Amino acid sequence: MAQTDILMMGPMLPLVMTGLEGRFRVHRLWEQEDPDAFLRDKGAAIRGVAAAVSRRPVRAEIIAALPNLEIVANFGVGYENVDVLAAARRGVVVTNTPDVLTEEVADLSVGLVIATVRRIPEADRYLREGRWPEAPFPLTGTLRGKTVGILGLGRIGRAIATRLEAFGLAIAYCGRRRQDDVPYAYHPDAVALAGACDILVVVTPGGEETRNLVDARVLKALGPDGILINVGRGSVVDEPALIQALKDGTIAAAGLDVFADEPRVPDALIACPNTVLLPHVASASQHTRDAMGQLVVDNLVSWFEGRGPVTPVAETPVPAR
Ligand code: NAP
Ligand code: 8YV
Repeated sequence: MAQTDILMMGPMLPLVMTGLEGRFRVHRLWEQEDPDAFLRDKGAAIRGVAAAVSRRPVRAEIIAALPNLEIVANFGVGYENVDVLAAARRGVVVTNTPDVLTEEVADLSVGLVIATVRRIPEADRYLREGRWPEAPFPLTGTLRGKTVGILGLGRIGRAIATRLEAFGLAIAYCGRRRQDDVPYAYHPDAVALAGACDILVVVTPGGEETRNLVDARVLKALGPDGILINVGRGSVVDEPALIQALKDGTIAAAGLDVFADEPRVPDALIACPNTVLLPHVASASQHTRDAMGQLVVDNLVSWFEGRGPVTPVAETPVPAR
């Protein structure tokens, strides 16, 4: 394996760098003086790619520039940064990092729900600014008696639902299909789900299929007491429509971990007092990021040792080697 050439799209955790550099010949694309020239000159040697959601995407052109590519191992359960259809057409397997981050992301999502409804960051600022002696912090909204709508009841959506059920909340969900093994109310579209819940939690994948799934109509259906939480992808929510809805009272508040053009966050969103904004940190504990990184290493090692990928995505069938 030491003679196997791997392309890394951007800097990764030390655990991934050392895990891969100890076993493969790793080429750091972001350190190349001319990355396109590197792909032209050395592309034929590359058999594996280590990618990440927040790094340079693995578009069809990159896959085309790597004629002997066998596997793309992505750091992240979401993989809209990899052109999986181009990979599938070429018989290239794509892997992601499911399960190892599910509980961490669900914990943070519940934290974001409570922080938004009970205005925790604002209350913290209120105390630090010395305003408590002047007057008590205003009374807030509540979780009591509320229904949570999960848009995307997958691994993470289910883990969020389990936690919020334990808080005594009613759960409803929307997806492309009804799931028979859950007791939650099913709504076939996002507008219907928003109309039936108080707190809408978005946890679908990104990509073209879900782009702007939460639009002005969904926000209107959520209503003036409604709360939007987004831990899925920024692209799923129509951000200008959200800003308008937060400003004019169409919805009450939003808690967001993801944005349309990360790491840029619109000033208008930052200026909204009724938002809690996090810099895409739902999986960002050392423990969980290391587990994700280890899975990237494990996928590449397993593949090149002839044992197949550990966590291939559904769109890329595993080719025989
Ligand atoms: P998953 O198990 O594949 O769940 C995704 C769910 O979304 C599925 O249940 C699917 O249900 C639903 N879905 C897909 N397309 C839909 C559509 N058009 N309309 C409604 N529902 C749709 O994935 P996961 O592990 O839970 O991760 C979900 C996503 O969370 C990731 O793809 C990523 O974008 C995001 N994420 C964010 C962070 C963060 O740091 N903020 C961390 C991890 C993951 P159906 O098949 O029934 O439609
Ligand atoms: C990470 C994520 O922030 O797994 C995902 O899909 O969005 C997060 O866990 C991301 O992968 C970091 O690159």
